[in-house]
Amino acid sequence: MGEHSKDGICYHHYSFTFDSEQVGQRIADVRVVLIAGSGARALAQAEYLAERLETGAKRNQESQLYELEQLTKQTSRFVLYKVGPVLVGDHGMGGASLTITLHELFLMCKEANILNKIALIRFGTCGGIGVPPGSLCITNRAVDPLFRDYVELKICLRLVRRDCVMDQQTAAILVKLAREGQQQDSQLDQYDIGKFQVHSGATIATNDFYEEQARMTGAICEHSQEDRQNFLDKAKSEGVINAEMESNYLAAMCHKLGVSFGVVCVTLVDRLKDDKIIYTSEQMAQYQRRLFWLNLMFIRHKLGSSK
Ligand code: R2B
Ligand code: URA
Repeated sequence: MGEHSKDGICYHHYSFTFDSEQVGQRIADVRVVLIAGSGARALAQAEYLAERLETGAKRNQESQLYELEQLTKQTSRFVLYKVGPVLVGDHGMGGASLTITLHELFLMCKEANILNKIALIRFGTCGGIGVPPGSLCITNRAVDPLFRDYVELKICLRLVRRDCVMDQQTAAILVKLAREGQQQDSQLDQYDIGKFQVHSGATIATNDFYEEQARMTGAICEHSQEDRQNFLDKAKSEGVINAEMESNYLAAMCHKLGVSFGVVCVTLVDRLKDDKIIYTSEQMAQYQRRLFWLNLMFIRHKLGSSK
């Protein structure tokens, strides 16, 4: 597994369907990078785009649909698809997996000289905090479960602190597009998208789905119902709208490298009401399409404004 370019750059977690020395030229036209937790969700997003994203991106202009290209082999640890100017990949679960993805994706972007041209969006699922299932949550602040705005890495015997600074501009664009879409009663995607709420606020990013998110349902639970409630009350008072597992490391890395980025998640449960996540496959498909749709709106906006 893994690929080395001629400069010795190692994309250890990607097995390309082409010679890795060509990665720079293969992705030079990319302007948006979308990453999701799972490879299946990344593929579904890529297929959604391949059915809708037109060359030229501007309305009234004669255009065709972009083709979906599979950039990674079946054996690759992380997947990568390309639909015209958009890369779609997966990042696994949690900060550890996400940072590996970002290191290697950003190395590819450096090879292609596009690091300062792209916007990267993580799209995924989350637990809402006072927010009902099916809502879109757009992160404008990323904190850890102690409500700290930084991450700490242990590098060569040193504790290195990196600030989790969100890209407020991209967050504001996502909120605006999501709210406009809500009001439009969009004809094309009305059935797919359905009615949903849009929230913008702080996100708690944890290293664990169970204990660090104050669930009482894991294999180990040493906290009380009262501890759980205190944590959620504190979260509400800090303006937190949701919990997931990647936004703090994403913010820290993108801010450090000056990459434009955003995080949009659909809620699967309101944690003020429940720990368990229960949904039908139809509901999940519909929730997921809300993310796919917003990403498409974002891509059209970005391509329209940068041309
Ligand atoms: C949301 O969902 C996953 C855990 O189920 C994790 O990747 C996240 O951030
Ligand atoms: N993902 C999370 O990290 N937490 C949830 O509650 C749901 C999805």
